Amino acid sequence: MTALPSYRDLPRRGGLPASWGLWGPEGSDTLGCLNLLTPERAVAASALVRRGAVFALNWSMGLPDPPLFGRQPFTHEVTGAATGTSHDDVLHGWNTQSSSQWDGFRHIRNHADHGVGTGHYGGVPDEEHGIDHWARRGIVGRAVLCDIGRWREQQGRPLQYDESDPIEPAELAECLAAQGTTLQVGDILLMRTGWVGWYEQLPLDRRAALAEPGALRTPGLRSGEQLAEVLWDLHIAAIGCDNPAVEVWPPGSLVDADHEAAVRADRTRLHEIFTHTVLLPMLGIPLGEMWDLEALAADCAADGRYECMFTSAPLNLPHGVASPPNALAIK
Ligand code: UVW
Repeated sequence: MTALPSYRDLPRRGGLPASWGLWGPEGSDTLGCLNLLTPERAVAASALVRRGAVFALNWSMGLPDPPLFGRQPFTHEVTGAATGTSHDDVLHGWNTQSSSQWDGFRHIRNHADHGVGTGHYGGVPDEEHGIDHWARRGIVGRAVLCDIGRWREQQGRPLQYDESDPIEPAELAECLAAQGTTLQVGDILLMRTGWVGWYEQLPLDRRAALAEPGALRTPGLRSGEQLAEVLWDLHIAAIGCDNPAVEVWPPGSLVDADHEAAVRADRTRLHEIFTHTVLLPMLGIPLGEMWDLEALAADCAADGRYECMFTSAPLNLPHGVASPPNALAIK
């Protein structure tokens, strides 16, 4: 493929733009926009390594504590006697999305097919769309940090970390321009809000309160079709963020009650308040959440270079829905 179509020119499935079919015949593709990570782009990304500074982007597996969205905490058993020769780890009840994660394509479906068929996954059945395909491919390319949190502070309108504070999709381009950074086709976009750093300074009772059903409110990209259009038209391979849902949370918090009720009554419109339903199953854009971008962001602010080599090795979990990113940014 030479040129990617714009969002408005994408073929439509169930009335919504979808990218499946751009990457291969119906029923053949499980990588979506990760197809943009060509060997040539990996070679070019390697040239961005100048100092050998490595930033590991997985947050502690034990954070947030308690996990959000009703996900249960895991328990960590270390097998073997304390005086024995060997130990193993056993994780009981571990949810692959309880901390830093890639949302795989199985995480969210789109209901524009009214519950029948698998067309919105390009003809690949849901259970065959596992994150193991990403794991076997590996994710390597150029990443660009878009430090929205720092930029909004400089603007004198800092993000409100305990509110559904919207980041307008157009602010991505404004922030990148202010940083003097440009995106290229096939980049991994890293969006830092500062949420992880904010969370880490919260006392335990505030952390527990955030995990209560219905309590969580976080800043994020404003949900809606404009978000899908902006992210697609950047022609990125993936987006990795440090907030819990990439988008603002909770869904519906930025629209009036009538609008939200109408959308919830017609699940084919869910993307208007929860754009995951287009980004993952229709556009094939991998979404990263709760990544620890703090040290990388501090380094980028210090040297003014917001681009780096990026690697990620998701779990090779057959039929897996999600995975820790196991991502490194290297400068
Ligand atoms: C939910 O599925 C609730 O969110 P996320 O995609 O952020 O894991």
